[in-house]
Amino acid sequence: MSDLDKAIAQLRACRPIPEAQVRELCYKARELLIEEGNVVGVDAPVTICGDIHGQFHDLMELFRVGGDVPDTNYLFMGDFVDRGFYSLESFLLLLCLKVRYPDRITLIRGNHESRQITTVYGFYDECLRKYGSANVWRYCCDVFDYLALGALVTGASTKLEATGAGFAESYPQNSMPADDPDIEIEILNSNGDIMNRFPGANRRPFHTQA
Ligand SMILES: [Mn+2]
Repeated sequence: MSDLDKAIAQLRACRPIPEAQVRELCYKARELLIEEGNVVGVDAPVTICGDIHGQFHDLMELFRVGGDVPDTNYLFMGDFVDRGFYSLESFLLLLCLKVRYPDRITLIRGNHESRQITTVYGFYDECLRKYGSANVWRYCCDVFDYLALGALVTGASTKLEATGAGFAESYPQNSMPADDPDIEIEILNSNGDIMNRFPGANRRPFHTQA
């Protein structure tokens, strides 16, 4: 079993990995992310997920329902950290999976992946509490700087299947919401016309269909 697989097993058990290993992981992740563009191309089928916000056990439930990496492809749309108690374990697990299965998982940057926001909303304090210094927070913030800002999913049908209630229902197909600064997903047809748009609030995981 490689060190990376051991780290994955340890993080899946919701136990943080040693600081030296975080440093090495963040270095490897950066090497990988530096090759990805600001907008990263993703092939369908892929399961699209929103804010994890340190809710480690919800992340585990998500993998249980949606299938594990690398059997299911995932696109996580940022906000991995802050608010929940397990930002560290959640983000590091996703980062390990990214390094281990780079083509199976895509991570993009949310507004919480920043030095300013994480100092206010919990991630900084969590790192300090779990490691006794801000080093790990600093390594993670260095990775945040290299995360892509958006993703373009290609090869999917225009039909999105929401796994949670209340999201698709609020914007049924064929009723496009008016201009909205909070729009985070746009569904385009092969001509590039906008077929449907989804707001950022109340995001639920989506399964695209190939
Ligand atoms: Mn959020």
